[in-house]
Amino acid sequence: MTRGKASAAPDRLAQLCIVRNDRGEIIDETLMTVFRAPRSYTGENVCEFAGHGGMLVMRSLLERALACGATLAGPGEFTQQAFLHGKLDLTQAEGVMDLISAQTHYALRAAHEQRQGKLGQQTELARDQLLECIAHIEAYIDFPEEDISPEVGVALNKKLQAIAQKLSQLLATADRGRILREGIRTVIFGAPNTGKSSLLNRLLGYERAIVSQTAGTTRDSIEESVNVGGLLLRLTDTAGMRQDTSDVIEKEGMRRSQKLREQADLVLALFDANEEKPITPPSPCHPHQHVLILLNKIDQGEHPSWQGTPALRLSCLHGSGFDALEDTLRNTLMPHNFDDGQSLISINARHQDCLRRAWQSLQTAIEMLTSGEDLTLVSIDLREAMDALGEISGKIDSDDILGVIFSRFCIGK
Ligand SMILES: Nc1nc2c(ncn2[C@@H]2O[C@H](COP(=O)(O)OP(=O)(O)OP(=O)(O)O)[C@@H](O)[C@H]2O)c(=O)[nH]1
Ligand SMILES: [Mg+2]
Repeated sequence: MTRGKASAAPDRLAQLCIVRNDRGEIIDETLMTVFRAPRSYTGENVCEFAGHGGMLVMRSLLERALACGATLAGPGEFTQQAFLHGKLDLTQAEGVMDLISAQTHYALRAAHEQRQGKLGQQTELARDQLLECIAHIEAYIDFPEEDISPEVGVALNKKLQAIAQKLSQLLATADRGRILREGIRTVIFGAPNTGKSSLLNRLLGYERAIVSQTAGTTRDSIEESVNVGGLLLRLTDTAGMRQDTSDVIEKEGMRRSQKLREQADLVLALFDANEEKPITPPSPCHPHQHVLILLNKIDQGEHPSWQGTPALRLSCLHGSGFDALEDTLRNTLMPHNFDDGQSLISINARHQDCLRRAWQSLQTAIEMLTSGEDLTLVSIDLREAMDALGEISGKIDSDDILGVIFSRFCIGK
């Protein structure tokens, strides 16, 4: 393809390279850069061509490469090769994926930290510390005539407790991880005509949903994603809830609204500030659900029954109260201040599964050690904990896990 130019090219220096087809006709004048192993992204010998762009030119270059013996990369194949050649651990490879799909600056920061290896370093450190404890315990197994002295027992217990605490701290970042990666399932809920669709439009910054003074305008749920103050909200506008309708379509809309409300992470419960406060305020449907009460149409005044009620007062018509809404959302969903450079490392569902297993095995080992059980059994559980931690960084891997992770990447990454 390069008529020998690639083999002779200096390392990591862009060079002009004219690529021709098998009849000697020019396809493109490209810039070619050779990265020799192991100093490349994948850790293999890599040759990159930068062409002029355009569908036909690029396709012809690709066809030429394939004709010369290259094969097409599958999804995530470059990153997978980088992992297999030890350039990245598995958490870093996942960090690359998070980076590509990040939609808020917090998500981007978290992805960068993970790609730099900060999560993998923490789990590997815990794994090393576990290994030390195991070595200590197994030394006693080899000399059964010696018992662990009380002092040594206490010291070991302390070390294991400290590791368990570290795992708990990482496990506690799971909710944040889901919020950063997937966004917050947010439902705008309330009676008809309270301004739910107006709120959706205001947050999106354009007229997505139909707004009208006719109660029952929105009948089906409308979902859109929006970045509010660095948080990704997966917003759903729903059909207004009322008792006195015989309309079959509206009833179905209300059933869907109710279902979405039950599953949401965040409910924006919207009320018309000019109407009387309901006797029972809305409450969360599950322990992890947040409910924010919003009093809309505040531009028209406030019914006396709301006096003293902690709620956000806003006007979707005029746009007032939205800065306070943004602050409240951030304080509710990201209670720590992450703008001062604090780590945003947050685990994903796979890490959570491994950490839970590691934590559980560790707890069992600690209990057995405390109650003076056979040290061989203690050691088995500690090894299980270690293996579960090893799965996080990919030290202990299985082809199934790799297949699942890299198939989510796009081609070319
Ligand atoms: N004065 C005033 N009117 C508003 C405000 N927000 C919405 N409205 C008006 O209230 C009416 C209903 O607004 P929508 O956004 O359609 O209300 P909704 O809750 O989506 O209604 P349904 O879809 O029927 O359940 C419209 O005429 C809006 O212009 C506000 O802050 N102040
Ligand atoms: Mg509506």
